[in-house]
Amino acid sequence: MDDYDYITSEEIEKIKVAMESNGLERAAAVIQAHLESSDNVELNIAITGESGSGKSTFVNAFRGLDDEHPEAASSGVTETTVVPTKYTYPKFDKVFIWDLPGIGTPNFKAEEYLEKVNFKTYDFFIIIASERFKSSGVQLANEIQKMKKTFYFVRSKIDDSLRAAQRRKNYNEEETLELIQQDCVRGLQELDICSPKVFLISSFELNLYDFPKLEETIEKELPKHKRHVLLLTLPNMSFQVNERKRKSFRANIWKLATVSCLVATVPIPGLSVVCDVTILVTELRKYYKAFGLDDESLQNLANRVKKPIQELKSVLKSPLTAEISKDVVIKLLTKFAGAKYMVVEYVFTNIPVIGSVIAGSISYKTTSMMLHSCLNELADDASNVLKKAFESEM
Ligand SMILES: Nc1nc2c(ncn2[C@@H]2O[C@H](COP(=O)(O)OP(=O)(O)O)[C@@H](O)[C@H]2O)c(=O)[nH]1
Ligand SMILES: [Mg+2]
Repeated sequence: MDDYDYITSEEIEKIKVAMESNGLERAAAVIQAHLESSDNVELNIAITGESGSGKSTFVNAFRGLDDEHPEAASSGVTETTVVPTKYTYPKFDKVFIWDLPGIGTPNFKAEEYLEKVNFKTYDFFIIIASERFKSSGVQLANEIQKMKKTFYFVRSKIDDSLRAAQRRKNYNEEETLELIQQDCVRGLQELDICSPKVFLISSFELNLYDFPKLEETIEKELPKHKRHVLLLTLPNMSFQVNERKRKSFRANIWKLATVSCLVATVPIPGLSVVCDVTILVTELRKYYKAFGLDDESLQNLANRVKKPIQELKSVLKSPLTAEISKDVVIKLLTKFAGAKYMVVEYVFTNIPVIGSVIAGSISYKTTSMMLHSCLNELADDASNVLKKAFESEM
């Protein structure tokens, strides 16, 4: 099983036991329950750093919103709150990102701060600085470590730093980035953090610098059952995320195909087709949402890259981007497997044992083929949207 498969070995054991003791129907129910519960995992992300370091701007970027969006955290304002502010993601109601109060005030005490912001709530912390990290950030990191929680150092406003460096003779972007990175690491080492990792980012250009690497690192270091939820929630704003979503969904297809296979062996004519259609519609809608192909997500991306939404939409090819309904899916099924599929399944489910095995395998193949093909179609469309979004005017 590869990294993207988020079913655990305990889950597989449960399915096996269900299959042995209660038959196929029960096993199908266990898989179904697992698929549903894996979408219901909560995740809380804390963003902290000094006032003015770019916390609120990062919060918006991480949600795929531009700073003008009505639900955006306000940026460029002096911080007045002393309590964490909770922000949600468009369309995902289980993942939260928290804009924490600024650190580094004269009497700053990391321990008290963490108590005050209720540190237990968060799965991990992102500590932001727009220059070298100061002792408040380091104190906080040490305290977070003591609490057995994870943190990441982010050096923000890289676009600004590069622009300033450009004025120098012999400017070279890669070298400049390397120098900033080394400087941050050295600064942290001087404050006794032994092998710090620092991600250089610009909240205005998420496809550049270390932003994709930051997302990937966070994802890898999360417990397995939370990984998929984070990945699906991340706005589809880099090619890397797009491809990881594709892989993650792909790793899930066999489970859905298994459910449809097991249902097909239940000798109720027609049940299997209904079940396949339901599975397909539900899953295809998930793809559509995660790849950000709905109008709201496309509009958010268009706003961030300052291009008209029509330009992004012009590259969409899949008919699924227009509508995902039962009718559309039945049409696709018929086109794919031929009308024979429905009739054949209907006939075979009436023949005991051998018939239901055949019906099961037809169902498995059809569901699996349909999902693979539609997944690629939607992921390709999303990738083309990104190409369009980031392509510079000639
Ligand atoms: N150039 C640039 N400016 C940024 C970036 N992130 C934040 N800023 C600007 O820095 C200022 C402070 O940002 P804000 O998010 O309000 O910081 P906070 O006080 O930590 O929440 C605002 O004017 C932002 O527009 C960035 O990545 N690049
Ligand atoms: Mg702020």
